Order: sequence, then structure tokens, then C-alpha cells
Amino acid sequence: MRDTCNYKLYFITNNVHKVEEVKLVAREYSICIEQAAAPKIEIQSNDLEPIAINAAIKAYSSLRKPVLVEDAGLFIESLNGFPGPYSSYVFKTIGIKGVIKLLNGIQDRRAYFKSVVVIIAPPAFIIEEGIVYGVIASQPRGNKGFGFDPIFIPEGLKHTFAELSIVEKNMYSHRAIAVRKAFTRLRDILKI
Ligand code: ITT
Repeated sequence: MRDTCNYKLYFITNNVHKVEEVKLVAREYSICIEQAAAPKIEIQSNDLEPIAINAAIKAYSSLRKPVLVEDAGLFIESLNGFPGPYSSYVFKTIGIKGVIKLLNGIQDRRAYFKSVVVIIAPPAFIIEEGIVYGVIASQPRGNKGFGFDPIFIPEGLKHTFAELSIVEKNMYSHRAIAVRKAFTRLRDILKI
């Protein structure tokens, strides 16, 4: 399906799942999303925000077109927020099974996903965040989505994110919350 768009944003990411999720939200605002490859190297920080801001500034400096960067992570309460900004590395190394093992015998399963979105589209420079609270499942369930979706059950639901369609995940997710806030501000600033 072709999108009618009032405005085009370049989403700097290597993750196609994130692009699919953000595209659906963007359509509500008549914003078109085009994926542009992200450099492999990100700065390291204990917070998501500086990582996203740095990546967005670098991307805008080289592309000189409106850019969106989104950085996210899974924060597990009983592990003092680990893996947080290190989620990508932890996913690649110990994976979902490793995280379940780390929580073996731990009663407190609370966790949250956090997303930080940065849009640079002069004169707009927008930073927004979104959080979804939930619990870590005892076993992975579902085959949709990506990353830690099979073990994350959002508050108020029985299903993991990996058992939901993209439209359903977007009703709850950290990413959808953050991009909706960011697109609302972009629309107000640029009058699109
Ligand atoms: P970028 O190219 O955009 O950086 P990425 O996959 O590395 O893509 P992030 O840095 O934003 O994405 O996320 C780090 C990791 O956190 C990601 O690899 C997943 O394992 C996990 N993660 C983030 N958002 C998630 C979500 O909505 N569902 C499941 N896992 C998620």
C-alpha cells in the first residue's frame, strides 16, 4: 500500500522490525518513514538518551535530511535495570535463554522497556521517551516481533509481545508511546 505523506523522515536503524512498528504509527500522522542504515558503532553510556542524541546528530550531519533515531532497552528490576542500554549486546551473547536463567529462582519478575526517540528536522529538535511496564515470562512464548518480545508480558495482558500483531504491540509498546509523543510535537512545530 502506498502512503500519502505530508512529510518524510529518515529512520536511522538496522532493525527492520522497528521500522515496521514506527511506519504504522507514522501513518496516523501522514508521515512517511524511509529506513537508512545506521553506523555499527554507537557511543557507550548508562543512559539511552545520550546514545540516541549522539546518533541523531551524526546522522543529520552526514545526511542533511530530517532524521529519526530510536534507542531502546529492557530494564529488569531485580537486576538493578540490567541489561538496559546493553540490551543489544546481551541479546546477541546470552540471549533470551540466558536472561531466563539469570532470573531462575527470583520471584520479582518486574521489568520495563524504555524507548528514547530523537528527531532532528530543523527547526525541530525533539527528544521523547516511552516506557511500558510488565513482567518477564518463565518461558518464551510467541514468534512475532523481535529481541526480547517472547519473554515480555506487558502489564494488564496475559500474552507476550511476541504473541501480538504489530498493531496490538503498538497499543502498548514503549516505542509507540515515544514516537506518538514525538510525532505530535513534530506536527505542531512544523505545521504538517
Ligand atoms: P538499531 O540499529 O536501531 O540500534 P537495535 O536492534 O540495536 O537497532 P536498540 O539498540 O534500540 O535496537 O535495542 C537494543 C536491543 O533491545 C534490541 O536488540 C532488542 O534485543 C531489545 N529491544 C529493544 N526494543 C525491543 C522491543 O520492542 N522488543 C523486544 N526487544 C527489544
